[in-house]
Amino acid sequence: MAHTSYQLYGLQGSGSDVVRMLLEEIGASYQFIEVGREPADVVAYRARVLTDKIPALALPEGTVMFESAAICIYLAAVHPGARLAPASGSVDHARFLQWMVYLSANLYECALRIYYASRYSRAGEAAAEDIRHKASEDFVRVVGLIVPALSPYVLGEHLSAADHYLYMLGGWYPDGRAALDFHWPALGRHSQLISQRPAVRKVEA
Ligand SMILES: N[C@@H](CCC(=O)N[C@@H](CS)C(=O)NCC(=O)O)C(=O)O
Repeated sequence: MAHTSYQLYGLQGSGSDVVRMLLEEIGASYQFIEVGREPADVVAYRARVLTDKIPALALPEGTVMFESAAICIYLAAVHPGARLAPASGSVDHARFLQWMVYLSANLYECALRIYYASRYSRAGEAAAEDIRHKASEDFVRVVGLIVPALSPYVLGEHLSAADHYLYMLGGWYPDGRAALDFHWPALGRHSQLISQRPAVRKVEA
């Protein structure tokens, strides 16, 4: 069904946060649809979206897309006025795509292993603590690789959607964002810059 605005499926504190931040940065009209985790909610959601994971974004003409990095890259491309990504085809754009996919494939992946640890072994909960521990170590290692790029933003002096993505994911570190920020002052400055943005404050309120 066609709508005049975006519809974002998600939950506060989940991967839909970065999409909301970008929609707020853009000033786009959108409806936030909270997805319940009861079995019936999941069945209804899967019928509409194809996957049972959030976030998903219904475009104004009706197409529903999922995968947080893909949604962010898409929004940045269709709203160039918000300057959330470098010009397509530029060298900076190559770096933008690299970090978006890096964060999605590595840092988000660590977070899923931390928060859904029992799913990663046939031993279930019995193996969860070990999986969580290793995933937390991996989380730090993965963040450590992007930190040298921060100057002060991921792409240097220009903000991009990669900054919102890094900021959201950094907040999922089990020992808290402050522990990472303390370890890497450049990350602390980055967190400070992003957290002060009105779009981000609105989502975190
Ligand atoms: N690769 C996906 C991961 C999405 C994902 O796993 N989201 C979590 C919430 S942050 C979820 O839907 N969890 C529910 C579950 O797995 O049951 C993305 O980047 O969108």
